[in-house]
Amino acid sequence: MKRVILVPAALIFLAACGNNESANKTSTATDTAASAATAAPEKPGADIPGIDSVQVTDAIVLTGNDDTKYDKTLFKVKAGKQVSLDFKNVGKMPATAMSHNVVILQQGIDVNAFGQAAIAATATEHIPASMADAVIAHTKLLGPGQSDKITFTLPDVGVYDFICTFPGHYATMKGKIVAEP
Ligand SMILES: [Cu+2]
Repeated sequence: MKRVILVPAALIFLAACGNNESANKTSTATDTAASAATAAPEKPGADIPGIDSVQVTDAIVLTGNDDTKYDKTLFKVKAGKQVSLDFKNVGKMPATAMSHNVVILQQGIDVNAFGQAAIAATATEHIPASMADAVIAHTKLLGPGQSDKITFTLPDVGVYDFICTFPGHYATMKGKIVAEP
């Protein structure tokens, strides 16, 4: 009599184990998907090479030179917090040939389209009036030895491009500011 009772009990136990296993797999997959979805906005710019070694700052110091380069191209700030940007043209070439600025663009702006539009904007230091809404902040256009300090706030978490809009420069003078939560 006892064996008759034990056999179905073992079967029920095995069946229960099988069910638990598949239930666990399902919930694990769901948890992974959910955490990936919520983690994405917490780590803006996670795919940018070198971003992990960049420290959050509220005081950016940047230079541009006669090689048409910025000395740094990657920054990390807090979204919604005021940041200062101290920019200097450390070159020696004449302003007509080699001036620099820093133009911080809204998220989602086509950098190439903006850089192209900026070429003709000679009357406004290469800030195109037709695309003023695309600009969060910009420095003056600086000749050799000149500097300018501005403050700005990046409104949202995400990645913002900055470029120099002096004609022909944005291809090599560009960088990113990652705004963290
Ligand atoms: Cu430049």
